[in-house]
Amino acid sequence: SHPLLKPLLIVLLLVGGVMGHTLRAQSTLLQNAPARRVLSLNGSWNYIIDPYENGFYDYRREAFDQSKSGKGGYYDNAKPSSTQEPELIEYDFDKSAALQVPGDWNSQDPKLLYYEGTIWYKKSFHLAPKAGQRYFLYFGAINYEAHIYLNGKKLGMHKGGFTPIQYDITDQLSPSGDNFVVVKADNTRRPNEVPTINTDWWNYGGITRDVFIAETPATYISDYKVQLAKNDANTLAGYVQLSGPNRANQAVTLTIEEAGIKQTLKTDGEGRVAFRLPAKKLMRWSPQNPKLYAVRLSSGPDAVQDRIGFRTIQTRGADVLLNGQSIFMRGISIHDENPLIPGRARGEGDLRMLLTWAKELGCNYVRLAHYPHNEIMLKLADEMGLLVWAEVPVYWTIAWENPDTYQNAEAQLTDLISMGKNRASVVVWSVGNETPLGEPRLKFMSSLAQKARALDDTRLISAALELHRTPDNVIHVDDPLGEYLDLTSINEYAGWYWGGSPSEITKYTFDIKYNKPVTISEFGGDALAGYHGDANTRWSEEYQEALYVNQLKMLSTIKNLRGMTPWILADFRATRRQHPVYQNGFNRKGLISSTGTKKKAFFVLQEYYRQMAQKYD
Ligand code: GCB
Repeated sequence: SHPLLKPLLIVLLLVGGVMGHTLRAQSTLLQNAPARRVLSLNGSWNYIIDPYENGFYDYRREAFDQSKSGKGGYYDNAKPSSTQEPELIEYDFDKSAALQVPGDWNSQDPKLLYYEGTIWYKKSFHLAPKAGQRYFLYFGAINYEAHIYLNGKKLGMHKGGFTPIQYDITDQLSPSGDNFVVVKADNTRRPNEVPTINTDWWNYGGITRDVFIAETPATYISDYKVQLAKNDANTLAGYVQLSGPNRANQAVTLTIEEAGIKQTLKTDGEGRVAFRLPAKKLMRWSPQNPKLYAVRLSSGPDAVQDRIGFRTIQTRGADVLLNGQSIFMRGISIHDENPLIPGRARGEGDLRMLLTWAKELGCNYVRLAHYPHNEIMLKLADEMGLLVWAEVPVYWTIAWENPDTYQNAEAQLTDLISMGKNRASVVVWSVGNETPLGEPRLKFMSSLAQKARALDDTRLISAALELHRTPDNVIHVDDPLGEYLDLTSINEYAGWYWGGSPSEITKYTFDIKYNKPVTISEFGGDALAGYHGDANTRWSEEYQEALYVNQLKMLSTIKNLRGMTPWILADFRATRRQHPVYQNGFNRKGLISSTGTKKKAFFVLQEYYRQMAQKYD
């Protein structure tokens, strides 16, 4: 039996099998899958817009893929036969237009800008499977619900728009090498999903990240973690998991040649081996010196390479300690969007542009809001020396009492942690953003926090919390969720949503319940680049500039302040931002405009970060 079957069965039993395929795909993600790529399926995919889901349901609303034959849906990719009496086929992928993958559909076809519903994608490819090898079909992300078919057979269904999806397709590949994959991508918003129906970002649909086929030997390294042990810079700790028929009692070699580390380990009956090794000679990763080592894992015919940094992160009272040194987290919030397209960032170039802007601002830290970002982003942060806050889309009003909703959130968190656990840059797992107080929510979110800690005890756990005010101009931070978190992080919008004009906000003081490091996860205000006025003219660059000046004054009264990620690096598309002159479908809280120009407030924060770097670095 498959080595992951046992834990999987337990998980399936626990959730009563409600999510079936979803969990199957998510609990077995191949670690560092992009390093295994053999065939990229990026590029042109033919597409069919299907708002009535004709390709999925018959006229009695029965799903074709649930019928006896399993046939009849668009995933058949049917063609009229030339010999028999021609059947009626009312679609033709090959004669349909193409979308570029990776990429949201909204920014590629004007009639899709606001589209929410089903689009079918088809790609034909040639891959002749080699005997004895294993093949995985891998999608970086599909928003939101995806039904995936290979050569007309269903591989599974996956929910969650920002985490990878993977299927072992070894037995489904056609021996001739001619294959086709069909995806039904549906970005319909629904109340019980994660995120729910209301967000302040664009609901981009489609296959938004890389698609490829990864190849491994029959027995292969399916997972590994190679990091410093919790709060212990002298010990390298982690595990390796082999999967496949010969996983038990196998030798696995871990090599970090540059550091003179070469260790052979032996897997147990389940193909797993945990290790602890001395790590004295490893140089520490930090934003000032983002040192990465070539790490190689090999076992029998399989080998995988990674580039890994080593650092510790912990808190002590008010301090955040990186490699034992107190730091100030000079951050900025970022959406996974290229404002210049505008649309989802489509790959390394777009992502590098965003992080280069952050570096220019003087950052050593980024908040990747409000959902898991691309794995490439985490690797770039490793390479460029930026600490990362990574988050799941538990945002605003989630269905706190629905057990399926919880399982979904936990699955997304699990996949995020799986994807990011070897990245030195990632120092914070955030379990959500601006969620309303209440018992069911506390249970939901504290369970997520505990889950994150159980999966990874080497990083900090947080969430972006809310505050409340009293008439004496005191801002109180006492959300009970704070007990479960390592950082006290709040979103605070004095000078924009409340508190009067920017110059009035310095009257506020803070009363924060927890003696932990405080990192302000958001503050900010909109400005339309090029629109000028005085410091009281809303939407002007001068208003936003004054807001930043006074925010920084006000925040400096917080004794435990150890960082911030103001909202936000760049203007981004948001459906709820309706003002026809100043917003026009954009949230304008960017320090950089939707055409790439830096607003005045950019330079205020840049100067502040210069001073903080001098003080702490
Ligand atoms: C928030 C949210 C963020 C919004 C922002 C705003 O608190 O966390 O997603 O975009 O405020 O601009 O209102």
